[in-house]
Amino acid sequence: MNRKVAIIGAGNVGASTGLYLAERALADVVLIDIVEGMPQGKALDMIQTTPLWHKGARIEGANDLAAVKGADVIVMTAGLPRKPGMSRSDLLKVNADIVRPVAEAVKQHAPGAFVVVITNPLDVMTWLFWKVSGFPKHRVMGMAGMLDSARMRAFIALELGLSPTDVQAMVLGGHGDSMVPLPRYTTVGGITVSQLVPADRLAAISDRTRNAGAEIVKLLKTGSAYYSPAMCAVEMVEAILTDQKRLVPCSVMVSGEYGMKDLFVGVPIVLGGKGIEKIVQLDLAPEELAALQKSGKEVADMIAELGG
Ligand code: TXD
Repeated sequence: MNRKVAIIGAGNVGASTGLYLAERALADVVLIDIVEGMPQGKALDMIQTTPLWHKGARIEGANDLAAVKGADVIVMTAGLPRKPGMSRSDLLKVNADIVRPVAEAVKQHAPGAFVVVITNPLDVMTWLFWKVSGFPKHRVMGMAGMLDSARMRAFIALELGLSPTDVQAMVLGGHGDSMVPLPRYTTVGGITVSQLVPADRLAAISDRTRNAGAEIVKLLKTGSAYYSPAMCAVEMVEAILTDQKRLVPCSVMVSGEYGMKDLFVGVPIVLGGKGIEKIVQLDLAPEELAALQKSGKEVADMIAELGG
């Protein structure tokens, strides 16, 4: 039997995720959205690209959340994106009202699924999905750290004129302005980045990474980034479906790690067939740990706003 991935919200991130997943023939895909006809239309369009890939993923569209039934993984993208001048936290209440009923429906129709949340404000929406669904904490995670790290990797590759494939980076913390890029854990072909990029340029790259989402929002004017977020979601889905045991930053429930608990925040994890298999405890410098905890506190404050 084919694996199945249900994508909730067939907008920019959701549809791109569906297309990438189908192209990799990783799973059958169902796109679910409240807009009548839209997910069906996009699914039909994608189906008509499959002959060109010589692959046979099944893709369908639906408006009813019951279509998540049988899904191994749920990718939750439903919600409003940012407009210029908005912070991710401006989306808190409106997106919480979207997440709650979706989490209820997933609990009812796909009680064994893994959940990858994309909706902003990311860490809080992941917490809310976990809370409402009642799912165990190893099955609910947020996608942000992979994107923030991919952005940093891309900027370093551009700076050096080298292949992004050889750049590894780690960005931790909440998916907001307080995220914590870690140049000490950034390498190019195994070489510590500080040997290749001067400190002032590295600081500028860390800043650009923190503001990378806003940079795109400002240019697009009507929405936020979607190709790179979708690709990162697909990498997470693939890690789960094919038990890859990747070491990547994801937003997960911390229970004492890094001195934080009862909140979702970006930390390094091992991601595999059992979902979040382990939280990796890095040796952080005092200022790095303080920055991570400050970022976690911002998430905790927003969780408190939602009554958590
Ligand atoms: O790193 C990250 N986590 C992020 C997060 C990177 C990029 C985008 N990020 C957030 O994802 C963004 O701030 C938004 O909260 C979500 C979705 O962004 P996207 O760019 O895909 O937004 P769109 O194109 O507006 O799509 C949202 C879709 C749209 O088609 C709505 O009709 C639909 O969500 N929607 C729903 N679908 C199903 N069920 C319900 N209730 C629903 N409400 C809205």
